[in-house]
Amino acid sequence: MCKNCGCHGSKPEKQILKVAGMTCGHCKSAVEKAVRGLPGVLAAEVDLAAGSLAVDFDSAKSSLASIKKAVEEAGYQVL
Ligand SMILES: [Cu+2]
Repeated sequence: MCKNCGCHGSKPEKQILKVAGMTCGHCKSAVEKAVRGLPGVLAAEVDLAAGSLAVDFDSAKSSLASIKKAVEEAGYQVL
């Protein structure tokens, strides 16, 4: 249920995760690709310099736990 207008869906959530082990452009795209493939994820953007991942997701379809799992399955560690 939408809290804002009562139509459908839920408000997208934005989270910033710290991810260890990302060192180059390949790491960046591997993490982004893994997270973007999840249902309900609207956007995923890695900031290599900061070692962080910004993710916008629909909390009705995806959870932070499943996002963390996808990052870990791609070979990186969520701090
Ligand atoms: Cu790399």
